[in-house]
Amino acid sequence: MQQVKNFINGEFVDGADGKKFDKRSPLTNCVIAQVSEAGIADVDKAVRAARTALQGEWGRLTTEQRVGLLYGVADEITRRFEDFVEAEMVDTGQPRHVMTHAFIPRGAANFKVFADAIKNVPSESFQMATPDGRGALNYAIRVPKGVVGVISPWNAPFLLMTWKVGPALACGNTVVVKPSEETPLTTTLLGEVMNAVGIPKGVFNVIHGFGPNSAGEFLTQHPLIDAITFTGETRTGTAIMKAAADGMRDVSFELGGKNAGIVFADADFDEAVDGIFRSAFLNTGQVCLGTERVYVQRPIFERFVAALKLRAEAVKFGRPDDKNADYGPLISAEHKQKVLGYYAKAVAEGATIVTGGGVPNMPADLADGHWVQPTIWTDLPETATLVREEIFGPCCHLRAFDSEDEVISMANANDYGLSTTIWTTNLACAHRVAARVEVGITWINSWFLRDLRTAFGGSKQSGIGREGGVHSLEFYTETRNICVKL
Ligand code: NAD
Ligand code: 6OD
Repeated sequence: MQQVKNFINGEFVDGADGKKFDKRSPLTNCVIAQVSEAGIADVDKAVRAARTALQGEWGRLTTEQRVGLLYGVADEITRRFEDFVEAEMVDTGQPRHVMTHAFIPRGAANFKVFADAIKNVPSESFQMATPDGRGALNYAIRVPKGVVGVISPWNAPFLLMTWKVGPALACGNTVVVKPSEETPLTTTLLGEVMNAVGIPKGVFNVIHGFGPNSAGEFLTQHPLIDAITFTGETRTGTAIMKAAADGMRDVSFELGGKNAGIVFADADFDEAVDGIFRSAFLNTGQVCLGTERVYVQRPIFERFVAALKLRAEAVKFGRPDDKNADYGPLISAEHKQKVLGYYAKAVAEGATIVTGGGVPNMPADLADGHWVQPTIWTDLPETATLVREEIFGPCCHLRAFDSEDEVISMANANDYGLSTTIWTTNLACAHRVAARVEVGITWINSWFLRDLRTAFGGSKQSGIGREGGVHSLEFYTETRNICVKL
């Protein structure tokens, strides 16, 4: 049985009290690894190691030296690409192509891109007049925030964790990372990479465990943590924000979504079907940017529903390495229960089930895995639970609309505000709608296309702050002004 340890001050260690928890395969529900749970003393050790590293060799490196080390991290991830792909497939059960095309290369890019960004960050200076005529010069320096607590989710574990660790280290911080209890493997593997390329001890630390009354909470409550960057559910963000208030720690939050897809009648039909299909079902619907509410203009509504149904019914489930399978299971038994609970609620609320609504028949060796059918509903009112709450499964509700104003008002009538995807050949209409939807990210005739230099984050209950490019550099550094009398 694989043993997964914490990574503290450059060493792989068990928790001081020897506690372990099981990691189960999403494919079979069998226990595949035992993970050391970090207790309060282990978290303290990790945070103190990170603080010591900040004041040691790491803190004295020039930007060029730091950038060189981070290029090394990106290169080593690429060299060990297959190990990362394998570990992420084991953790999530998702297909190989999702790992090789998106999640793992993006992890390496997160180190390279932010290393480049920090080299090119502009500095500011202002000359001012003084009453004696001599004047004064103000100039700003950027310093790292300090020790950053990174808390990440399970749905794209390596991509989402490195998306925060890459810029945090590029800016000269040190980190203590608490990956999701569901997906501990790739974050742990990154510890090996850090040692192999010579990142000083204590710069990157990993503690395993759960949220409340476990490693996650111990980390957010630790007084020596200077900032917290978190991706996960909105209600977890609320709890973390309360912890961060003690000690006035800065937070960056990327939270849940209930994203709208808007398809106008003049859209390229096949492209729109394909785009909405991918955005609703990729990663078995476990994507924060996924589309769970689809609004289709009335003239093409029936045809669109029929086309999406065909695509959903062609989905093949299987193991990550099965070349005939394009979809994996949900992450856990608990999440499967949650998603199936919503499927039952849809029936209770009077939805028409276009397809799905249950669990697929799987071969005996996969029968205990966390499989659910891709599901499409119509005919629910906008007030229905299914249309308001994030499900985070392979499903969407479709509704017809008539006018631009009507669809904007339905898209905005939700507590979340993460992303929208708009499908139309009328670019003037696309720009008008994009400017009025209350979200952080809008795609026009595309989905999940993202340059790492662009701003990423949610409006309303989907987040606080922006990361990406210069926005990450803003969050992971503090600007200090120095005023010199001339
Ligand atoms: P989650 O909030 O349950 O857990 C995320 C992390 O927080 C885990 O590591 C967990 O152990 C930890 N945690 C839980 N409670 C905590 C507490 N009280 N204190 C400290 N840490 C705590 O989220 P999840 O189920 O892992 O991920 C799915 C959610 O993440 C969905 O809502 C999804 O929309 C969201 N998400 C958002 C983005 C984005 O960029 N906006 C990206 C991916 C996922
Ligand atoms: O594109 C990214 O960098 C990003 N943060 C993607 C988020 C995916 C959510 O599931």
